[in-house]
Amino acid sequence: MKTIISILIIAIAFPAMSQMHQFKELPYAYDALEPYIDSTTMKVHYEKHHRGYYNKFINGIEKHEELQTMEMIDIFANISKYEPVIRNNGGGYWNHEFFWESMTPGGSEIPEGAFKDAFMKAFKSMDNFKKEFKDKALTLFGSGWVWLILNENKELQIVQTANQDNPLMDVAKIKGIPLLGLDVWEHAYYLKYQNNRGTYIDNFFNLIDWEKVNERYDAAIK
Ligand code: MN3
Repeated sequence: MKTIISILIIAIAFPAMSQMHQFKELPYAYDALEPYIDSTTMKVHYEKHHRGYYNKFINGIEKHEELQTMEMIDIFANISKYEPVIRNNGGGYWNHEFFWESMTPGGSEIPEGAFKDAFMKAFKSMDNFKKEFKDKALTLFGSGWVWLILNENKELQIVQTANQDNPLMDVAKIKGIPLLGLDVWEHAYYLKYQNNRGTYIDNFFNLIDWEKVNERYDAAIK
């Protein structure tokens, strides 16, 4: 009871805490993904780029009251109705949070179960998956993202999106539920890797939190 009263008091005293769109804390320290992602890149990427998208998104929805209490997934489903500032910064805000949570220090293994079975059916082996994912990331021209999604036929598929778009958006060429995402904007790797996007991608494979991807799959397949 005491806890409930405390929560109520906090919610009344700090209404901002109950807002739908929050800028979440990074799930690990800036240097936690070293040596694959260096702490300077992590800090600038999170504090400047990610927060910049978030702030601009919050400003952008000021005149759209309905978006202030809407889940991002529902905003993305009708993103073409809104001006580009919502699409670009809403995407930038959500995609980065999703990206941080796709990684964990040291990575993790795919647990036995439905996701692993679907993964092996789609890609035959982890090496094949890496090859295809890397190829999609290398051939993405300009700035964008590469995703592993559960597509509308409930199949696993690797897709690209440009800029800060994602496969949840009604404008996406191939739509689906994202399970894993990689930021291939230069700002994600340039400080450490310069123009060497391939090594950045290879090193990303050491950080993937497959347990998290597995969790997302279980939620998406229902
Ligand atoms: Mn980025």
